[in-house]
Amino acid sequence: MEEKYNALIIEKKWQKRWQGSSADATSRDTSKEKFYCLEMFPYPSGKIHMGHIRNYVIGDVITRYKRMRGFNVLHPMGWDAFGLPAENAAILNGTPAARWTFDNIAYMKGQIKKIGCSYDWARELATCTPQYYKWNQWFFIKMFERGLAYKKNSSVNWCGHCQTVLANEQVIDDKCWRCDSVVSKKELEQWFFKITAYAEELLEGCDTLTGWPEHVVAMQKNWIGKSAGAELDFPIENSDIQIRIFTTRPDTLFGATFVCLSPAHPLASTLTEDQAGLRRIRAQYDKQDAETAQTTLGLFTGKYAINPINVERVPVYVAAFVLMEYGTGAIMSVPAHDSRDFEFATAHKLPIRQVIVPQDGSQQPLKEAYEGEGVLANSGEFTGLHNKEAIVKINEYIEKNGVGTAAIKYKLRDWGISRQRYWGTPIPIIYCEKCGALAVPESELPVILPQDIELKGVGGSPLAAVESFVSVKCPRCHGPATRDTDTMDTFVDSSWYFIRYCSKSTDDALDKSNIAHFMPVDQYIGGVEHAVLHLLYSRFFTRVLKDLGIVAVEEPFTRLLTQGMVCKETWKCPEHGWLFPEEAKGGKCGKCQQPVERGRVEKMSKSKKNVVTPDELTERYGADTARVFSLFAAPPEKDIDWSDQGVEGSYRFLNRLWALIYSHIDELKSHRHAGGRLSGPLIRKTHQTIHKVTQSIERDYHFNTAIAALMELLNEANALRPSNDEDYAALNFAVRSMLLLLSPFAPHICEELWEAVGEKDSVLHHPWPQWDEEAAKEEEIELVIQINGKVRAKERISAALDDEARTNIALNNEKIKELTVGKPVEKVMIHRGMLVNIVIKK
Ligand code: ANZ
Ligand code: ZN
Repeated sequence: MEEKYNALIIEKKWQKRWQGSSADATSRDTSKEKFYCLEMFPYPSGKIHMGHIRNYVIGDVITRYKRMRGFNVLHPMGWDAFGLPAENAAILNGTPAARWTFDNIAYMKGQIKKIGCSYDWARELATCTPQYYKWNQWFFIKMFERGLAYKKNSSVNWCGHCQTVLANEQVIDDKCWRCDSVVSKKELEQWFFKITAYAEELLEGCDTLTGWPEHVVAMQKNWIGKSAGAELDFPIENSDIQIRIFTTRPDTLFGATFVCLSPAHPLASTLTEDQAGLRRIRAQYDKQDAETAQTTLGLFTGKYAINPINVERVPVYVAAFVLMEYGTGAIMSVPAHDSRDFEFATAHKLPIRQVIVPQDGSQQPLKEAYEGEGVLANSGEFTGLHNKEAIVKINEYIEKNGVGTAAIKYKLRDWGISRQRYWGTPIPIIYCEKCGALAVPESELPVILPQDIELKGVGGSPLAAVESFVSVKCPRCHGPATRDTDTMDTFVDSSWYFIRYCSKSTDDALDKSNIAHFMPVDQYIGGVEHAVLHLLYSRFFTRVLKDLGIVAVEEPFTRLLTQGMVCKETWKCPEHGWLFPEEAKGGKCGKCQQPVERGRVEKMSKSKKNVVTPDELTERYGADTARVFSLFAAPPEKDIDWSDQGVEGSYRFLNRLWALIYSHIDELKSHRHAGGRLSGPLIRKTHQTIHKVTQSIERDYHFNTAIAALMELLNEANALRPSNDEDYAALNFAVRSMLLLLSPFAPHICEELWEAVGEKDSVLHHPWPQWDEEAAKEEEIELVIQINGKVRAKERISAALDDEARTNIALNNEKIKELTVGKPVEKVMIHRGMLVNIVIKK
């Protein structure tokens, strides 16, 4: 019986069956160890791309593997459904944001289902539903009550194109992360989450993240940015004003030859004589960020301050590179030992005094700042101390003389969450003229986002125009009041969705016992672009929720895998830019016939015209091929270079497996169990493969080596020409093991073939195969080693070794080496692989 592998038919069949049997649903099974596997949920932009597929397939392999290993696996999927694109669609073509979103969700869900990922769809959530965002509002209120949500007037990043405020993290190189237009500053009243209250905890927690990639942990630490130093007061000459500065280098205090204020510092306008000059610098300062700050831009205020350690008179400047948001917004400048101060001093012709000398004693006029370690010079009673020691001593001096204190600063800023957008969670606050800002009473949650609203796309918050939304009664005095008309940053939604999944989405409550059972996420998988924000906010929320008694853990994600990108070759015409491959046939541009550059391999993107869609791929080859290809091309954390040959190769592999099984289908069906202990090369190879595949998955999720091992096993099984019962028993064992081992990677074909060889239950419910250490051992033989025909040594070696390897072993045998020392070997003869005769000169 010859049947052809028809992926499409098989995949439909099994996807339907899995659904029918609710194979993927997770109920709490306390008899098993739990495992929570999660991929970052998608934004419903309209279509799934290959990056999504890769992400989900990695998670699905882990899920299926862990289920076979007997874990109670939670593997949910949902939608990060609030955000700007839905709102823009509403503005551009009048489609209600909700409809746009849910249509996209329906379409993308269909695409995801076609890949055969085993999600527990009963837990599906969309963050734009009232059942979900109700909890955003509830958490907001709890944080408001604890002072963790507060309002302040602040200069915010304003994107003129999106008409919205952006978090610092959403501004990349001065530009909006979404639309790429230049960002400016604007003053607005905003709600903030006080993430800084958790700065130290979040930093310390980094050391427990041993299952995260090191570079991601480093990025978290850098973002928090802790610096230990001192705050010091520099009094202004002839006045009672003091300038408080922050420094990490109190050891350089004797080298401070001027003081700088941030242009935004409140004292800047008090002290500066040239107000017009100050305004110019402020205008520049408002446009820039820390990276682009011009180091030399600044002006002399006309005032002097007194260095508290040596009572020296130093000029006070306003300098654009000093940020108001960090430290105290003022610095002591030590040009000899800080490169920005050096540049500033050089430009403004200010004195540069070296106070740290390198250990080798060289002390020439400085051509640039010396930022290294050394010994103190020109530093009064501290001269001669090593600078590390001087930090401690000078700190003591500062505290004792009441001129300052030790201080710790963080780069981390509070999280601004107000957005002047429509498609987000309404902020549950009511303003009453008499009673002030009040939280919406819990019993009135959720504050529903109105649906039938006309969006114009200009001006401030769209909700402000909806009269029925805005006017409410004050919950306290029942007088007329108004609602907050901003919505929350969508990063709020994604900061706790993994906790929501622990309860079925139909439950309205957050079930603490389910949360306690499933949290933390054992394996989280997603793009490295979320290495800072999303992960940090999720870690913050988890800690807040722990303090609220909702979760029991501090860290939400035990292991993190950041998968690489999916890349493909590009084509470029010098005149017409990026081309689709079919426009570059024969190496010439289809439009102008000029030779095209075979471009670099780049991340798949519409603009580079190098996208392969998942639909194209699954319709042509089937989901199993797509899965095997994306797993085989590279280890999960590395980028994949897309190649059509690679896809073909994966497809051929599955076809070969199919052909092998069908060419022996009758024997495989009937030879279910052969009596006695099996042995022989194929049995050994099978045990070795079980071992290899298991280890490749367990160690680093190196699915590519696992698949390579299965390909080898298939080749070996194919090479066997079975002729007797024993052969068939071996083939049977190899084939059944292969189907189990391959099933997490290519589940549809494995289910189909598993059924074809006569198995009744699903591969998914079958335990993972075990290898036998003994049976996996290479067969051994005894190698006899002779010198000039006399037996001198014997050694046990693997039967798999070839003659060259056997010769080497013989020559390197300790005894033989002793006996042949200084005597040149004339020749080595090997008889039937078992006997090596070494001929030496006598
Ligand atoms: C004197 C000094 C001497 C400094 C020296 C450095 C080297 P980190 O490590 O990033 O915390 N600084 C303080 N507040 C600042 C602000 N608002 N804007 C710009 N720069 C600021 O850096 C702390 C150092 O950066 C501080 O230590 C201060 O300069 C500067 F040889 O003080 B230092
Ligand atoms: Zn009131």
